[in-house]
Amino acid sequence: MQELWNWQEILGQFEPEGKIAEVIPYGSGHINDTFRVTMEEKSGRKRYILQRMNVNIFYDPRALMENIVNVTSFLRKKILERGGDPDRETLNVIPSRAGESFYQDMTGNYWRLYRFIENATSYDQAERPEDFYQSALAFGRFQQQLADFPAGSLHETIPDFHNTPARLEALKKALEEDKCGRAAQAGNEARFILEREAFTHILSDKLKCGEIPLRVTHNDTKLNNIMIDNGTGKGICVIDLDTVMPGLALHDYGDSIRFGASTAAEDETDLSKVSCDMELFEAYTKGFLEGCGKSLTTAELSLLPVGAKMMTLECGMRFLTDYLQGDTYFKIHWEGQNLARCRTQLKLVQDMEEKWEQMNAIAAKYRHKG
Ligand code: ADP
Ligand code: GN1
Ligand code: MG
Repeated sequence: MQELWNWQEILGQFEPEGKIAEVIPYGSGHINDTFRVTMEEKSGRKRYILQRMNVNIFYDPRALMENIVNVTSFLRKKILERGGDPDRETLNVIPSRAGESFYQDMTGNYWRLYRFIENATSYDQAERPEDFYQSALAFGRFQQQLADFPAGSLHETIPDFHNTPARLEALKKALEEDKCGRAAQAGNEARFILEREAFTHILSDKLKCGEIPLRVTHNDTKLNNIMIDNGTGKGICVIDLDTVMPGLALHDYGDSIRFGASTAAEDETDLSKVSCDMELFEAYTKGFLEGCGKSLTTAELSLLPVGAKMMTLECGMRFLTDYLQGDTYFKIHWEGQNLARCRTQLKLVQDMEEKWEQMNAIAAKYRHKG
């Protein structure tokens, strides 16, 4: 597909001067089309991340880029104040020649260019609890650093992104419509989710009645949305800032657990391999609470396992909804992949329910040290 694009034309719209040495598809994100670009510049070879933004999902790419520019400028100042390296510790948007943070091509594609974060890796699975702990520290700090960011200036890039009851309603509608005739294949999964309807309301109800606060959160805290330094092993940069919006700390915590504490890949078809690893759960809990400092409230701290289960169940619903609607949201590489992804999430939910007491005991152990 990428052969369709004229890299010279696209990259020529951005500031780096030089000859294109290589452009290759890159990473395993489900949303944007990502490419790693190598340029021969006067000062030597330089790499960049070029992305075609997914405008089917992000209807207002200009507003989205405004969020990213504002958040990264805000973080940049803080990184400089503490003597860090803002070229590596936050995303750096390379402006277009027209002075914009993106380039819109003739056919309506929106492109953006980031500085490539060198000597760092984004992992699809936690290879060692230590890496997962480091990612937790970094996500926790990210949230803490944004505690005084003016939340009112953020555009809501995807409305109701983590509104779990609304996600359930969307699933019910997709089941009813059954556009692709796939609902019969997902009867057990649909039943499993619907049996947990009451649970889906817990966090949204607590937010509504003011028991837990709205904060500026990342909202997509997958392990592969963080760069781990190859030398120090530390989580140096939080990436994929498309969904930085007001949200719940418990969503950021929970989304990391659902992805990174799983013993198997998100699309594993052998469900006997899928469980929530308590060692990884503990490593993340410890790191996230350390990273957040003392900022989380008692109510939030008591709900950490609920956050983990909520995000896992919600993601299962989202994968199933997309499967039923014909795979229009999450990229798939094989037929049935979204149903397989849904099944791993539901297996994780079931496993968490079995380990519920253990999860609460682990969370309790660290919340006193937050
Ligand atoms: P998506 O929204 O599709 O998940 P991401 O922004 O997460 O897209 O990018 C996909 C992958 O590209 C990331 O998981 C990471 O591996 C890589 N990546 C993104 N930005 C950078 C960057 N600035 N430097 C190095 N790698 C990056
Ligand atoms: C998407 O963009 P990526 O791959 O980091 C999705 C998340 C899901 C995740 C499931 C904007 O994350 O919400 O939890 O897939 N991002 C968006 O793997 O919908
Ligand atoms: Mg991503």
